[in-house]
Amino acid sequence: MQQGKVIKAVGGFFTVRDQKGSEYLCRARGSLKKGKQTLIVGDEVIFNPHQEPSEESSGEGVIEKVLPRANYFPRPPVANVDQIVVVMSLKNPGCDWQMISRMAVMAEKENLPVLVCLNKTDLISREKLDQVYKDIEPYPYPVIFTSALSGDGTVNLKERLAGCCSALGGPSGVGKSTLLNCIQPGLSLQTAEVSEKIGRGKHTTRQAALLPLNNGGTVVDTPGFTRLDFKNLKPGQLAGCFPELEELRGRCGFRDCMHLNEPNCAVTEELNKTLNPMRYEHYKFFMKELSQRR
Ligand SMILES: Nc1nc2c(ncn2[C@@H]2O[C@H](COP(=O)(O)OP(=O)(O)OP(=O)(O)O)[C@@H](O)[C@H]2O)c(=O)[nH]1
Ligand SMILES: [Mg+2]
Ligand SMILES: [Zn+2]
Repeated sequence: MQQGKVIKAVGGFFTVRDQKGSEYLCRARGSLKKGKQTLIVGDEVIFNPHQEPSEESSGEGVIEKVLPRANYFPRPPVANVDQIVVVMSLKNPGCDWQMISRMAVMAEKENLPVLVCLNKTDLISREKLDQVYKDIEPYPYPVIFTSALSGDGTVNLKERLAGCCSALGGPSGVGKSTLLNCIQPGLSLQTAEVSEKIGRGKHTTRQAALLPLNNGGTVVDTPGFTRLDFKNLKPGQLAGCFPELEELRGRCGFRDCMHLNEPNCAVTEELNKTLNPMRYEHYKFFMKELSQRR
């Protein structure tokens, strides 16, 4: 028996990398499937190697057991990551701030740190960029600006990915795979132009894959998505997934303040001061969505 990590999952086959870096194409033991245990990229597993890898081909084996997950991020499904990098482009497709907040909420629910990466800086003017700086003042997450085309900011991005496991997520066409190719050319990930007609990506990356970086980090490149629904989130849990609201909670008049129309609410008092109004709008929007769902 050996321990390894699932680095790819396609149609019931799992690529498992062991601690020495050898790869095995594995099936899951029947009892795992019966137990409705799903295996996802990032899972640590115990597997039985049937065939050792050779020069020409990867090894083969059977996964016997999945080790408990430190965390689980549902969209894209990945396990045991250390941070979520929300990638968005500033143009083509345009930046969807609400989607950034949506992904951040899901990460917060799993206690995962969030890094926001705004890509394609080469496509917008200096003035527009200055406006973006203003829009995110203040902002509860670190934001880095990159251009995979010119290379601007990509060294910074790579440094942020060193020594930990990061999942890159975001809509199709924002440049997730291009950024990874830029910071490590050998990866040769497939990329494709954004459709001129609809201004959206073409869903080029089809499966999540865990990739080692030469700075000790690992990254999961994931397929882009267009929609993201909150699953298993109750309205009462939402404020806890906005760090800037959570920080103010102790100062609200009511202990279970939802920060909507309550009197003596520290959040409504701090709006436009230490709180970003855009983020508060997202909070109200998500709150409505969660309340209507019930
Ligand atoms: N101008 C410009 N184009 C970029 C930049 N980064 C990526 N692109 C282009 O954007 C398009 C989409 O890039 P991808 O890397 O395939 O996007 P993705 O986020 O991986 O998309 P999916 O795999 O579909 O989720 C490609 O044509 C890239 O060349 C950038 O910084 N500037
Ligand atoms: Mg891609
Ligand atoms: Zn309040």
